[in-house]
Amino acid sequence: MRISILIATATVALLATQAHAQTIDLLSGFARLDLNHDGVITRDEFIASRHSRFQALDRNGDRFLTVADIPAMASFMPQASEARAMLARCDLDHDGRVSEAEFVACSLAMFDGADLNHDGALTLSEARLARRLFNRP
Ligand SMILES: [Ca+2]
Ligand SMILES: [Ca+2]
Ligand SMILES: [Ca+2]
Repeated sequence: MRISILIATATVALLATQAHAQTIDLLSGFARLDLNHDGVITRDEFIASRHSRFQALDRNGDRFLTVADIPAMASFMPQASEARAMLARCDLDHDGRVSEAEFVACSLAMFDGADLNHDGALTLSEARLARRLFNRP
């Protein structure tokens, strides 16, 4: 249960353009990830978005995200605690920094957790369910 809440938390953070838990954010975030506008976010679309997000977060272009990048992440993750949690969660080899490969891999784990029917694509309702989990106390 705890893992699914973590997955839902992360998914909401990914799908929303901002961290506010508001429907409009979910809708616009979903639309942004749905590159071909067919109403679902495929794994490939998601992976493409993760690469561009990583590059947006890595302001100094050293190919790693560290706590030093947290201020620059504010436009995507207004809460520093959220950015910190992402860094801890995604630093899969525990070297104190998150590489692009780690960022994509850890994002994909969340995607797969939100993909409730395991068809390799997220529908808006799957994204909504992930959000509902997140909003639970
Ligand atoms: Ca799509
Ligand atoms: Ca690492
Ligand atoms: Ca699905």
